[in-house]
Amino acid sequence: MLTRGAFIVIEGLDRSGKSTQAAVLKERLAGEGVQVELMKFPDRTTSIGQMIDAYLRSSIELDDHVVHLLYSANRWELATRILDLLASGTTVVCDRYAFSGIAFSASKIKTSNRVLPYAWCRAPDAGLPAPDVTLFFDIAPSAARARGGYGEERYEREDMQGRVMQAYARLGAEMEAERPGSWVRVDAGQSVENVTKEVWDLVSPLTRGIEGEVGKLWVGE
Ligand code: DGP
Repeated sequence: MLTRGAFIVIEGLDRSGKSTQAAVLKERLAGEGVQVELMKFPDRTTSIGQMIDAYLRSSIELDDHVVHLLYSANRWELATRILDLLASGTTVVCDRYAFSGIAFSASKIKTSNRVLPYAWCRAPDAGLPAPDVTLFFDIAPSAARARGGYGEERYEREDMQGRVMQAYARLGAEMEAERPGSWVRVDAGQSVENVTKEVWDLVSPLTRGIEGEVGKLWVGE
């Protein structure tokens, strides 16, 4: 049977170490001779991504619904590329994906009310390629903040990150109910070296090639 590349997503709070570990993982896989591509969402290089970037840096204001749909559109505009890479046997390591979309958007509040309902946030991402595994980098919002750098972009506030954490817990439980083994917690509070080792132990068995089609997110409900 033909095998395809693995689709590996890393999710978690801001400052949980996702980007560092995604880059290390990519290098290690490449060093082991695995064909691998690193992707990141939002991908700020596309025209849609540039609007998201301007919004995150607060240089433009956009309605919350519009921003949410732009993030989703940014994933959809790259979905075919993900599928093509996987079909060609390339492993895709992705720093953030649809789970960030839902967790961050559904956590926005105005005058203590949620702005966007969870189900509304999830709908536009239904049908996107489903990761074979999502590594959830688990770290307390206070520990993430202590790493420094919070405060430069829109969502980097501890109360927001606390709500984001709760949304991730819901997403993780739903993913595990639908596809057991597809959402794996990584203790992101450990040293960089230990996180690297844990990630490697989880990911390396997948990169020998996966049998079967790429799944689709949230289409069976
Ligand atoms: P990053 O480039 O990984 O630092 O992400 C930028 C910020 O955008 C971060 O605070 C998380 C947030 N974010 C990432 N993806 C989405 C998304 O799809 N929707 C929303 N609302 N926020 C997102």
